[in-house]
Amino acid sequence: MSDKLVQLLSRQAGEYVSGEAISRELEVSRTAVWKQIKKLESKGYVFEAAPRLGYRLISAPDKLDYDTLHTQLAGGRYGKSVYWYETIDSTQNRARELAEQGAEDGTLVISDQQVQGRGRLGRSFVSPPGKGIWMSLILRPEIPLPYTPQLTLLTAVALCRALRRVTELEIGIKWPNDLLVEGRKLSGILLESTAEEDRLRYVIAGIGISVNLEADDFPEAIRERTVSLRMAGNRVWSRSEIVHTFLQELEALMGLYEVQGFEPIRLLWEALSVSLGQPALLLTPQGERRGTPVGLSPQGALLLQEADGSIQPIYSAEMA
Ligand code: BT5
Repeated sequence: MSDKLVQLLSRQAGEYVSGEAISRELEVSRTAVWKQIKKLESKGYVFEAAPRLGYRLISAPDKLDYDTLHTQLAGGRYGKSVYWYETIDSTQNRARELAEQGAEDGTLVISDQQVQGRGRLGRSFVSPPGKGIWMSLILRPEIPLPYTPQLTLLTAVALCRALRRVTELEIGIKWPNDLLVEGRKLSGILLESTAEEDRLRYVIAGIGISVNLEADDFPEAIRERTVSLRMAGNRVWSRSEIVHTFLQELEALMGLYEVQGFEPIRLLWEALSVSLGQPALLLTPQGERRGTPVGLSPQGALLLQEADGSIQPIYSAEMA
């Protein structure tokens, strides 16, 4: 019945349809109509209800389903095979299973909701239904194992360029794997790789983007440091358009990387970074380091200028 109700109100796009007319057409009581409206609202539909006039459909939720993705992504290097889920523990786990079963380079695993979305170091990643992009991409690049961290930087550049292209918001990269807007976190990247005898077997690039979340969707403990594209841009964005644009950017940058190496990616990363030139505290496995990040090394390490003026490469750390 909710499908019929949406169809009926979509047919009269933007116009009010009285509760009486709806109940007549769908052959149900007016209370049943009201209940369906509430149910649809909980799924992201927005209606306007006016006394005497009835109901008007203002907007439908953004759809991110298999058919839309499959059609949109056909023909690209990434997303040729799509595994779509309505809900899942974590797309990283599913992608790993598929990679172990031999899934090809470019296989995309995406879910409307994750119940155990994860970040780095056992942190959790909030992934509510209907509002975000929670996806993992299987990559099988032929690169030496020590270059693997370059892929995190490359993915961040592709994602940043894609989100800027779609939304025109001032989005920047915080080293090593966060995208920020207005100084708050919008998106995170988690690269998990599997190697065998010094050879990279595959990489699972996990990407979480808070597209249409509202402030209430973030737990209070992280509300002040997180944001969504919807909150920053004041409108709902199409998730499938973002996925599509990101995969196109990734394909272009990976092509560049394969031919010209890391140098062009390094320059693009530096231009989009919000971490350079800002004094920072880094928590490295060897302890705390203070300094000012001044760029990336040719291999992709963060170059930190310390108080004595020396420049040290940092390969892995948390930026406080
Ligand atoms: C990351 O970790 O930022 C990597 C996140 C990767 C998530 C994707 S979603 C698809 C795939 N499947 C998964 O299970 N994971 C990947 P980290 O740097 O550790 O940052 C985690 C921190 O980000 C949390 O402690 C929060 O402060 C913040 N955070 C959590 N949920 C968020 C959200 N939805 N949007 C923005 N920030 C969030």
